[in-house]
Amino acid sequence: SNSNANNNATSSSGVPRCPATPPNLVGPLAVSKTPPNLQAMEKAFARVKQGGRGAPDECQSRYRVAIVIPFRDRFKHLMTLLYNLHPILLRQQIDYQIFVVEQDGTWQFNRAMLMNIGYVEALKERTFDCFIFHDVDLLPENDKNIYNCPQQPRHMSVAVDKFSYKLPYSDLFGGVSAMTTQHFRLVNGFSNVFWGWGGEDDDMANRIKSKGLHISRYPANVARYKMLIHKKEKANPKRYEFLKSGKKRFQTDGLNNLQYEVLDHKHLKLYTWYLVRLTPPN
Ligand code: BGN
Repeated sequence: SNSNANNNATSSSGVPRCPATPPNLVGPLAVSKTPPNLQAMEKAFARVKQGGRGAPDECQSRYRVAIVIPFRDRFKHLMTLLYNLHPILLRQQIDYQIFVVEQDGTWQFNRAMLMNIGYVEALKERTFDCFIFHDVDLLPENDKNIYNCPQQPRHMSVAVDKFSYKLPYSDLFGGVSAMTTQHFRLVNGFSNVFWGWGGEDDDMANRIKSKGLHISRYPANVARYKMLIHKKEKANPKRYEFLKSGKKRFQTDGLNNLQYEVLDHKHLKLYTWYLVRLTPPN
């Protein structure tokens, strides 16, 4: 991590520390929903290194960030996200790596467990200061929405076209969200009990509040996203119940009881891929 680099000064690596505000940001962007084929994309992103890593050459990045994408069955969406996201992260001068965590099998999706796994596996590779949990169907529309972790957990997908660019409710923490490595550890990660759609992000919002933290946000004109179209997931009928009883489980349900098996793992050109088998509920 770069946390002990001294202000403005030249770091041990010989290049200066990156400026607080990246110099080449564009602001509002036209998103592309039609990425070129994988080969063309790999060629276009010459600055991206194996495993979906990027870092500025011209300066020492201020942040080391892991982007974790929970995934199953949406390859086209993944390509579209990568096509839009890599150039933004490079312009933001982030030292980053993209982790795609794919759930094996056809059991109900468990987004929260996949994000917990991304956290655990990323930290086995190297240190990260910051984790950004990213739905595969959300495309950022403004590169001033910086992919780092501030003092407080940050909800990043504030204004989504699907919700008429309005925040649906003030405690929403779903879509795209950023937490420091330490805060994520402090709250014991996400709950593992939410199978199927809904509630796991609200449970995380409760965990955050229970530790005296709060959700921060960029203004809605910056934190804008377009959502890719897909059919609706089946909602979990137990989500209300689990959300209500969540507080009792914060200490025992999360990173410290996470169970899974890594079936495959590859450093692809545009992302690091984990295929995992989740241990289903008893
Ligand atoms: C909420 C879901 C969130 C989801 C947002 C936005 C629940 C729990 C019961 C209230 N929460 O309703 O998980 O991110 O919508 O789609 O379903």
